[in-house]
Amino acid sequence: MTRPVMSPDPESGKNDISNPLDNPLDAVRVSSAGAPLTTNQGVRVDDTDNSLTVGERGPSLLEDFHLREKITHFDHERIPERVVHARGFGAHGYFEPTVSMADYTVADFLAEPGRRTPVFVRFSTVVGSRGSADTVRDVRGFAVKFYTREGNFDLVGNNMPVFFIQDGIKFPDFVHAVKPEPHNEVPQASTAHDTLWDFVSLTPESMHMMMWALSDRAIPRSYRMMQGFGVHTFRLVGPQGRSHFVKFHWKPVLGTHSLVWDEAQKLAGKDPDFNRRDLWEAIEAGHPAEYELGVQLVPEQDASAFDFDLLDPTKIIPEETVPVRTIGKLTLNRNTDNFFAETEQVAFHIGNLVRGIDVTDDPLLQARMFSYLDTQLIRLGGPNFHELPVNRSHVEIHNNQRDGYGRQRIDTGRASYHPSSLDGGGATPAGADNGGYQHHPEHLVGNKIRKRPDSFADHYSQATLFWNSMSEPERQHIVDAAVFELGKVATTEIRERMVEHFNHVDHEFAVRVAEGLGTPSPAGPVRANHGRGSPALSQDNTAKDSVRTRRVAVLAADGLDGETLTTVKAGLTDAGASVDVVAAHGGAVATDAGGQASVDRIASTVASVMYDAVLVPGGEPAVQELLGEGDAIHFVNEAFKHGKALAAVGAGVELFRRAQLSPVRLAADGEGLVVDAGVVTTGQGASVSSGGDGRDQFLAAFVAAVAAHRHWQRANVPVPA
Ligand code: HDE
Repeated sequence: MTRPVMSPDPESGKNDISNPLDNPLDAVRVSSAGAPLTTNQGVRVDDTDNSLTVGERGPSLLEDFHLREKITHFDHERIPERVVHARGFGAHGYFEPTVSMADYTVADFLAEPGRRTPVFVRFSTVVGSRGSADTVRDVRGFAVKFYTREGNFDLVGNNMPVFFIQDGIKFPDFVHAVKPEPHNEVPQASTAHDTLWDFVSLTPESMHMMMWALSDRAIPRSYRMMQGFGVHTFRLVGPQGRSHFVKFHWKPVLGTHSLVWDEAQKLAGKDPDFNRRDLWEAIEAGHPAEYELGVQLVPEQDASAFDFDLLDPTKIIPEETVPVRTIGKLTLNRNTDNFFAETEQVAFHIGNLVRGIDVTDDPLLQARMFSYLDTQLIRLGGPNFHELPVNRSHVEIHNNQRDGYGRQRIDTGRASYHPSSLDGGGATPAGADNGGYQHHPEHLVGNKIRKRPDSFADHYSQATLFWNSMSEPERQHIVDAAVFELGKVATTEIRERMVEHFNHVDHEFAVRVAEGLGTPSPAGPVRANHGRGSPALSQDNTAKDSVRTRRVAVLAADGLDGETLTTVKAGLTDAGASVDVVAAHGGAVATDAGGQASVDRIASTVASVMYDAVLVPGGEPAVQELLGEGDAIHFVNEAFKHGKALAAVGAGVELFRRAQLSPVRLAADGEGLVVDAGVVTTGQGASVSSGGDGRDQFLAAFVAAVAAHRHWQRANVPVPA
């Protein structure tokens, strides 16, 4: 086995050979802290700031090997970004089964409750290039590499359970259409342009996926609050070769939550790293990202029991038809040491399968079986990318593959072929009974043809199912998104074709979009809406019971009510939220009782879109100062517009009035707790800081309002933000 090393001993400058560790990454992690600077050949460098020149002002010399090595390495630092999913962010963790799946699969890592398998996960957007913003409207990748005791298993999924196309041969067409247009490379990381919608309008099979892409799912609040799906139907193969079809689901423990489109666009400018920063900071703060792994199992013989084809990746199995059984938990609890070495160099492949898990004949999946290995050859420069630390299997590799660019390990012996009688016969196949991977012996007969099956022909019923399952605010968001996207499409015929497709999904939906676009409304429905829904599809029905890792901004100025701040901050922090005191200047603000409260963020460096909730603690002088700051009023307006929880105490309520929130009921002077549409207020003189019931009730009401995530009841209250 290769024994990668290298932690330099600062004393001797020599490399100390450490023991190979379980995790190959641990063995190659290098700290240069305090070490003498060397060239790549290990020669100590005397000076790295001045080139070797003839005299102080003369030309540089070619013989300056240190200069040449330093610049040459720099010149070659970039590798091609991923052709799709270029923008991503990764973290380490582990997977733990909660039940044994030994009856259904011989996969070792699913057999024993509690047995941990290390994982690396990379989340991504699809369309944008490496430096694009996190919060664009897009599908999110959710790729998991399990380093199991029987080799690496990659579950390369997305945060939406279906896909745009049914057959992988169309993938290059789809990706060319969705990427920036080729003549001017505009727009970056956006689906709102002619070529994408032209393709979609001519590709009805994408209609179900487009409903997801137009919905709130396309703008997740956090990678930690987003579902993941294997998308395709896979196979679990159990003892005696018994096979079940399976759909994989990741369900975030914190629930599935989204941003608002206006917020997402503003974040793309104010904090383009919003999603990666969120994951990084949560893990650093000791809040791991957690997801349950669920499976929908369909016995082989029931494969044709549905009104769609299990092999069609544009279809879901509604959870109400086949329940999702929870079988394990994924915990991401360690950030990377080095973005490039880990997140950029990780190479996922849908064909990285382990015993007990197999693919099906889904034609999208079949094409992916080719693409992932192929793309790494150019992206990572040759066939040895499996030797990169993040890609290494945690079990030993033995085979007769040799050589190639960047080969790291030194294979000893003479025989690099099979069969051989030298070197003890070399590595020999294990056979099925000794842990060898066996493909499921599916019985197949057929003619060689290019033809989509009739069972793949219904492109609208599940798009309708999705529409039917949405709450009214979710539907409005879909309509708004469609108007936004198609509003940016210049070609009238494309808009009209899309309205026609929407009319196949649901008549009312098509009419609402047509109204927004100002295109002719379809005269009547072309298909009767089947009326079926799946409550599990609505984010209205997700977990809303926790404020863990939610971010609350406290608007502060000199003279603020310090006791309220202390009390509410402690309550929120105890519940797992993080609280930032935001003020016009850094340092500290004076409290009304003569104390000080330290400022966490200077107002000009943040915006309400970076927070889940806002608190204005009161204290007359502080509120007077805030009332004079347009930015403070805007902060409140914007948070209100985005449906976030807001709370104010005493004089602070005046800021809400000035921010024109009064269509919502606010506490009058002397009035106790008032809660309306996620706005929690307590009037002047009814302080929450003196302890007792008032305080507990205020805190409980605010915590509940933050946990609810968003308050759509106020969607129609016009606020200037
Ligand atoms: Fe991918 N996809 N894909 N894809 N995909 C890639 O592989 C491809 C598809 C997904 O974080 C590429 O290493 C084809 C579905 C994720 O590194 C490439 C088809 C789903 C990631 C590729 C699909 C995905 C990729 C680009 C249609 C959800 C990011 C770089 C047949 C189930 C992985 C790379 C990471 C990346 C090809 C469709 C998910 C080119 C040909 C469906 C999460 O190989």
